[in-house]
Amino acid sequence: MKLTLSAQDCAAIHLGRRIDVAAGCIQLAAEAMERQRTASGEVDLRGDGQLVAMSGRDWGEYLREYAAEIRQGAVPADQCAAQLPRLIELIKTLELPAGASETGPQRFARDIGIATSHLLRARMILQGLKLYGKLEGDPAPGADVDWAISLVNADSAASDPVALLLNSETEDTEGTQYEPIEPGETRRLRLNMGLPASLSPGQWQSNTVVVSTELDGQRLSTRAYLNTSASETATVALVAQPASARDTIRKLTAEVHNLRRDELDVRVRLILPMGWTSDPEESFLQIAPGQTTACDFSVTIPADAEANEYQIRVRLSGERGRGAERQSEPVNVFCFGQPEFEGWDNLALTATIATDSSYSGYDPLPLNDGVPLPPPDAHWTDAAWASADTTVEHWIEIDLPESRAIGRLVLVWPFDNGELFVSRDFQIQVYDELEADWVGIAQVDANRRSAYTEVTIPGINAQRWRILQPAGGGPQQRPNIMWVGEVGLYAAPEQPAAEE
Ligand SMILES: [Ca+2]
Repeated sequence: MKLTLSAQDCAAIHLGRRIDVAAGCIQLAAEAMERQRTASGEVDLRGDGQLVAMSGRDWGEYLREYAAEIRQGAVPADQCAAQLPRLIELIKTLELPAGASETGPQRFARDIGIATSHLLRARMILQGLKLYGKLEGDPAPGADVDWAISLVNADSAASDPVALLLNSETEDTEGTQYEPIEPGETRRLRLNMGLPASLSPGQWQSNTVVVSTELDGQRLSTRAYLNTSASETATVALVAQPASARDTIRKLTAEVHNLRRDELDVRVRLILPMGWTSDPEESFLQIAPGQTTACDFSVTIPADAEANEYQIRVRLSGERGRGAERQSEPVNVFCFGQPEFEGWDNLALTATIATDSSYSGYDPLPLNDGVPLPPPDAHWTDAAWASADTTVEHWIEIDLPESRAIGRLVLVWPFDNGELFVSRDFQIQVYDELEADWVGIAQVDANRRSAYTEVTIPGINAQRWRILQPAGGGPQQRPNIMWVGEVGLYAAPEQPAAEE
């Protein structure tokens, strides 16, 4: 017999006096017996000492009539509950006739097993024992939850001994203490279960509870499967409000959606890089079923934070210490830091800039307009230059008014929709007038994602400079474009005069 308590947070299985259900069980037992119509045995059917020959077919007929009598009320439930254990024992004495086929014994054992288990179920139903299960706690993966089990003896007269065995795969209850549940009594038990953290939402863990009763030396057992579905109690998303990479205070909004059918109390905190702070430090939300509640955080980036891309997540945890923690997907926060090159004299500001191509709507003007980080509301065509989206080399040529020794080159990358677009591979070249060709002087491969890239050059003197991106060397998200917000060329520090 199988009872499944699988509803997410509350389930009840009634083993109470459902006459029609009990009669249906007996009918199913009759069908199983009819399949073994040639099996036979002599049994004391009425308990009066008279042996009666009963074949499988006879048992089928007998049980069908019995089911009909129960339905009609001709046999009272109490009387039927008392009789069924005896019928089960009699059925077990049935034998298979000689000359059965090879698979006969197997099918015989199966059908007898089916018949007796249906009769056991009918007996439990008629006996007035009810099992209720209610899941307490948030059944999130990794959570600790309790099943609150109630066993109710709804019987008016008979006390019903009961044993409850958790996670028992057998019904071997040898040595089990049977405790009577008095008529009308409710026995409450709490079964603690830890859900594996590896459980995905929607998957479930099954725990078996065997409920056994023993009456007059007869033991009857039934199983309940406590199926605990791992659920997502809530979903959480983190949204960053538009900001420039230079802003040291960022506004982030956590949106928590309650998936439960009851109110959700959660603690909301941001997971921040070392040294970063948020105001408030944490929030407590009380969210109505099915609703979404947002809470805002102001994040302060420390003054000494390096230029980089930082990931911020929001973490939810149960306010009362129950339920597993969960985290949002990260949002990327870009920080421009305090670039060392700022305040230097960018020689590219006076240069003539040319590019291989421009993406529709773009032109090279933003490349040396002296604005490395445009304000968040700047129009995209003013914020950066982008090449055509083609699988070819792309380049930016910087013609200085005169030949200069350059010590550093800086490329500031654009933001678009909160994302940074950083070329992964590029070469820095100078034009060799004698050879009438471009010569590579520095190479950047597998460039890390950062608000800008600074390349040190060993003081090379040249008038024409070029940044060449090989075909497909662009940003990870758009490998076939070259997308740059500002270029900077800075003079090499003056060499101390060579000693004569
Ligand atoms: Ca610019």
